[in-house]
Formats: sequence, C-alpha cells, structure tokens
Amino acid sequence: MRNLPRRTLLSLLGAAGLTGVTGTAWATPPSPSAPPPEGSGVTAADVPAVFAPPPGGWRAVAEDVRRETQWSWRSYVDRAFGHDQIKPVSGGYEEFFVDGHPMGLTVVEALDTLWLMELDEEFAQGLKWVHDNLNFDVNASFQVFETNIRMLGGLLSAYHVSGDPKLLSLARDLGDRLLVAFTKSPTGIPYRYVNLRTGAVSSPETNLAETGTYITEFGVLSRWTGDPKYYNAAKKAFRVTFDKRSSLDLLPWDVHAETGEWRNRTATVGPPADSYYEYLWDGYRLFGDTDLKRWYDVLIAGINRRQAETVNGRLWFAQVDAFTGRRTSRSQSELASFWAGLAAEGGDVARGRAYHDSWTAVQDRYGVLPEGISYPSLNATSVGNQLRPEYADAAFVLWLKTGDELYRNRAYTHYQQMKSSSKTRYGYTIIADVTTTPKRKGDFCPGYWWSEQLKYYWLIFGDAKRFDYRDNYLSTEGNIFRGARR
Ligand code: IFL
Repeated sequence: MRNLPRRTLLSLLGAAGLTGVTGTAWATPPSPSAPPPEGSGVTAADVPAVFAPPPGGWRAVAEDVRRETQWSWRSYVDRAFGHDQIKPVSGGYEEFFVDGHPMGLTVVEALDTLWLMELDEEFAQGLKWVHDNLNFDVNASFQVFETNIRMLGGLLSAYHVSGDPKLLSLARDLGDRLLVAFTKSPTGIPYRYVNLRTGAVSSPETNLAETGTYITEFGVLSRWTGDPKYYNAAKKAFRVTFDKRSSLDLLPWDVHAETGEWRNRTATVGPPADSYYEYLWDGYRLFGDTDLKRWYDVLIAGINRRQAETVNGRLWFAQVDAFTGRRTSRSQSELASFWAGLAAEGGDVARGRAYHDSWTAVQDRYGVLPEGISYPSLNATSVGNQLRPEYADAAFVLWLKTGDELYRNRAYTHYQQMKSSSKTRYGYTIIADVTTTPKRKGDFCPGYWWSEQLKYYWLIFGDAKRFDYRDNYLSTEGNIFRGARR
C-alpha cells in the first residue's frame, strides 16, 4: 500500500538505525555496500551497484529532484507552454491528443507534483494557464483511456491539492463528455474514442486496460460531485468482463465493446491489460467496494496459478492461453514492472519483492530498463525506453509497504541513471536505444514523467510535508486523490 502508517514507517526506520537527525524524519542512507536487510529475499550479489548518495543524505537527493523539476518546468514554459509535450532536445513541442490542437497535457500532469514540491509559483503559473485556456468543447476524437488517466486524473488531483472549484467544474465537464463512451455502448464496455463535442463514438475493438482503468477517477468524481453515475459506469465495465472470465479464472486482453466477445485468447499482466487489475485493487482501497476486492482476488489467484513462473531463480509472468493455460510467450514488457508494487499492495509482499528483484537484474544489466525483454535470457526485445516510471513506482510502493531501504536505494539508482542518460538541453527525454554507449536519445518528454517519476522520487527521498504518508492514494498516472496535506 502507499499508506503505511507514518509511525510504523518511522519505527521501522528507527529499528534499522536509519532515522538520522533527531527531530526530523530524514533517514540517513545506508552505505551502498551494506548487506541487504534480512528477509528482503535478496542476496548481497543481487544488490545493484548504487551511486553513492551525496553527503547531505536523502534530503539532498530530494532537493536535487526539486531543482531538476523546476529547471525542466522553466524550459517547458519558455519553449512549449500550453503544448502537450516538449521535445527537449530540439526545444520544440508536439501534441498528444489531436494534431495541431494543444490541450496543455504537461501542465495538467505537472500540477499536483509542483504543489507537493512546494513549487508554488510554478503551480500558480500552471493553474492560471488552466483557468485561461482549458476547454473541452473540441470537435475531435479523444482516446477515452488516456484522457481519463491524464486529463481527468490531473484535474481531480489538482482539485484535491488546491480546492479550486474551477478544477472540479472542468473535471465534471470532461467526465460527462467521456461518459458517453460508456452509455452509448450496448454492453457498458467503453468505446476507445469519443468526440468530445459531438459525442460520436468509435473503435469498439478494445482491450482490458481501456475497459477497466476508470474507477478511481470516475469514483472520486462521483464522490466529489455527489453523482454516482460515473462510478456505476466504471464498475459495470468491470462486471461485464469479469463475468466472462475463463474456467481458469483468466481474462484474454482483447475484447469487443459492442458484443462483449473476446477477440483473442491471450492473458497477460502487461499492456494492454495491466491497469485493469490495478484498478480493481485501487477501487477497493478507495471506496471499500468488496465486489472489486472479490474480483481482484479471483483473477490474481488465476494469474498466480497459471502465469507466474520462476526462471533462472527469478519470478516472471508468462503470457498464456486464457482457456487452456498453455504458455504462449516469455516476453515481458517494462510496463509490467509496476506489478511488483501491486502485488505488495494486494497483500502478497513476497511476490512483490521477488518481482522487483527480477526487474532489478534487468536494470543492473542495462542501466535503464528496455521497453521489452525475453526473460529467460534478459535480452532486450525492444531497446528503447519511453522515460518510464513503473520501476520507480513499484520501488516507492514497496518502500511504503515494507520500510525497507533497499527500495529507496533502487529508486536512487533509477534516478541517477535517468539523470545521466536522459538529461538534455531543455529537459529530460526518452531513450531510443538503451544498449548503446552512450545511450542514444530520442527527442520527446512524455506527459506522465511530470506526474509520475518526479513525484515518486520526491516522496521517497523527501519527507514531503504536504503528503500524508499514513493515508494516501496515487492513481496509475501518479495523480494524488487522497493524502494531500493542505
Ligand atoms: O500513462 C502512464 C501510466 O503509468 C500508465 N501506463 C503507461 C504510462 C507510463 O508508462 O498507466
């Protein structure tokens, strides 16, 4: 869980002699060469060679993260303000949702991160942009899933941290426009695209992630507006797909929104299924809905029975035929590394730890995780890295859940590797090839970088006074819906 009681956390750190200066919650980083904590499930040989933390300890690392954020934000404002994403090598920009029509994606993604970091001038600058410019009356098709996790989630988290009513009214307007993708569907499984102005829907051929990654955004929208229609629509899409599970309690990832029929037989924990499972658990956590918990438990048991396997001493999740259980692939997407955090949140800390260990072996080999690997060999099958947050996300969750400094060290390695390979003239960029020396850069900074890594780093290295470490919730996009301390 992302909500280990602060007291418990401090007592764990204290027991390990890690609480540092009296009167502060800053932990002194353990020596990189110190043996891993007992019970961590790893051997000393598995611990990555971390960069030595600077003399100021974790506080200095957190301040460094804040400086990098501020510097990147200034570049974005100078070169691309209001455009969806900066191209940090060339200093240009590109739009994410609709060619030629900026939606301020980076602004919306960054707002809660800026606020948590107490970058109040930057937060005010972003908020002003939203007030002056953001408008969803756009005659174009938007991908429902991405618009939900990024834009709706970004507005809701910014509302949560600021209480600014304009943000909730924009969120409600957007939620109503997205809801049409659910209400027009004969099954309740949402269409992939909706025209935000006309409500025209398209692309009924969809997948699990784009079916079941709504309940937390739609749920808090329901809670904060008092209108249950958003929550109910998101839950119905879950129910329809859960009820069609195979006799092995597995779900194929490819589904048709109009017929509800599966379009393939492959079960995977990676994309495009991943956050379907995440949101079953998260929906239960946020709203206490025991149907969601039951569905999560049934499906996770099926996955652990049929997909989990140990290869070369490491835990991985195969792709299998959902109806026979036959293994069809041993490839693994980097995006699946978030599963380590989900498993731990869902109560299976041992599998969470083991799966993070597996990905740490990949990080050790390449420095930066490739987009895809074949897990028997750890060879890269897709050599880029789209500036991905999942490994750091899982490290943060595992750290909150266990208090184990191993995960802070791993996040620190991730941060240092990102600084050394992705930093460029106008910010941070994707990597085109992690296997070259030096790593070949692309020219693009995804919106989620502002909402995810920067926030995870800040929260894990710092003792963020605006964050409630006891009781909080961050969405799949890193948006905070619970736990802001105003
Ligand atoms: O949008 C991001 C989010 O974490 C997600 N999927 C992929 C992105 C990051 O890799 O759910």
